[in-house]
Amino acid sequence: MTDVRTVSTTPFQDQRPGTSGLRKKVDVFRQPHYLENFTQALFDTLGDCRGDTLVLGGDGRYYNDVAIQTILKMAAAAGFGRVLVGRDGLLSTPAASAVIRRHRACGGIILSASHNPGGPAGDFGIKYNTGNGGPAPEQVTEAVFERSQSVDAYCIVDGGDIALDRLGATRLGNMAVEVVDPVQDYAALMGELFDFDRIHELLTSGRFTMRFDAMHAINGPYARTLLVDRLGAAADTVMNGEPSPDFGGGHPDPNLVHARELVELLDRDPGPDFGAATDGDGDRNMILGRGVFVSPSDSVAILTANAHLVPGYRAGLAGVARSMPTSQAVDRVAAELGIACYETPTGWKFFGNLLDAGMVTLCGEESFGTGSNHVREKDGLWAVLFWLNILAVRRRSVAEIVHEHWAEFGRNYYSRHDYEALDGDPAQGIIEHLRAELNGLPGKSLGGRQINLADDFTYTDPVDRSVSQHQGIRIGFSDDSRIVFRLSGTGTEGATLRVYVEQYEADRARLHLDTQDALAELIAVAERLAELKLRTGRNAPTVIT
Ligand code: G16
Repeated sequence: MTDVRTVSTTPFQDQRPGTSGLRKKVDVFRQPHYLENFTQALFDTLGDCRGDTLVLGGDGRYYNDVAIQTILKMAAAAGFGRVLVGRDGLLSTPAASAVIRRHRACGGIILSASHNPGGPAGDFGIKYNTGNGGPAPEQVTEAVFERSQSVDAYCIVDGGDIALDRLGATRLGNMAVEVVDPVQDYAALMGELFDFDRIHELLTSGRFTMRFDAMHAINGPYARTLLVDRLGAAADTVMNGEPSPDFGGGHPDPNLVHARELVELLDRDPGPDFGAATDGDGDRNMILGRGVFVSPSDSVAILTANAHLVPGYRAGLAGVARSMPTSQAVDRVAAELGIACYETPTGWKFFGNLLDAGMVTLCGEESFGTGSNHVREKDGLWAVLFWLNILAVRRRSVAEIVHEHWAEFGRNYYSRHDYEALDGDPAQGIIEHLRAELNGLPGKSLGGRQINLADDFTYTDPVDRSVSQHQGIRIGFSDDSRIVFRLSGTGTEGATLRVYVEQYEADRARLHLDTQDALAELIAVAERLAELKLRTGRNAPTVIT
């Protein structure tokens, strides 16, 4: 029995998890006892862990290797029976979810700050997923925060670091440490869902080319195993495929700005037929075709409309869900299919109960997230395989599939304007200003549109009836247009205000406008409602997607 050492500590005030775990600058996590306090608060909240199995891994960002060793030693002190840890401490977020589920672990710790930059000056993060494989619900994260406010000691076993570079089992005190292949379980699961034969045929046909940008992040090895080794894609398909602690100095956020290299490749003539990128921890995705960017909201709608072409979903969808600010494109598909469509707050954790209860099969978010009931996280590479499966069966280009979708269902023009790194007070001030206006808005006309809904979104979980308040200001208009305002829960610098603008267009002659042009009037209404220029002190958003 290895000795358990108890170390005195004092609480940190700032350990409240946000939209997706605790995310801070690396320097914050490197403060003495910071990681240990949070980990102890988590273990205390979980209660008696003796004999339980825990999954552990991260996206390989800077500090991942150090944090993994600390958490292993604290897990041994807490009495866990076994920890399954990805080789070299690596597991993508969806793969961690798959491993938790496949091995019936009590939960898992994922080290990641998602799409935020890494490196010594970058971000780090930690989040806990429960036994269903999904992010811990708010009740759990709040309890961890509460506990962090009074933690005065943590327990750890002493000893050298565990070698994580070889598969196999070893011991740390009474706890077994099993180093597992990070890709294997996940790849097996993908093989159960998709028509690998059809995709293989497409990728080796000589008439289809694709590029996958792993952004120097976790999905490089996953994409190589699946796309190149299993599905026969050309060896140069995977770009930036070596995970690196600072993501090659880049920003591992798969959008039109940060995945520039991929975007430029797709713009070439002739460029690849299909392009995709995933983020730091592999759960976000961006889909591109020749001359077309598939907006994430459209992507979930298109996957829903084409799910019957994919073996894992051929039996039909129980229902779908989207986060509140995500466009209503998928609602139209759900209505056509006669299935339920749920609107949840931002945060993948809110899909968990619906998925567990079998009420939904697919979920999606505007923030480049799509997933299904195969795990309890959004899943970047899964979305790419889903698209490949559709392309292999339909034999249409990405642009044709998108345009035909709009022609059938109409188009939800959609854009998000972010004002990043604002001072906290003015940002909160905008939300409070809007809240104060809400009661007087319904019935008013703005920019020629009548407001028929103005509220601060409250969600009542249909499964456990838990209530989440203040999830964003919604302004709805009689023509189905919407403006949503909310503060991001994932930033690490100041506050980020997100303004989401959406407008439905059914007129076939108006399906191919520039998005910002199509939304110009609504954007002006958003400015008027929130006094954005005045209150942010900015003339324009920092990022427009
Ligand atoms: C997380 C959550 C998502 C959410 C996104 C953006 O994603 O899991 O559900 O949509 O953050 O959240 P916010 O608008 O609060 O910044 P990820 O990929 O960062 O883990």
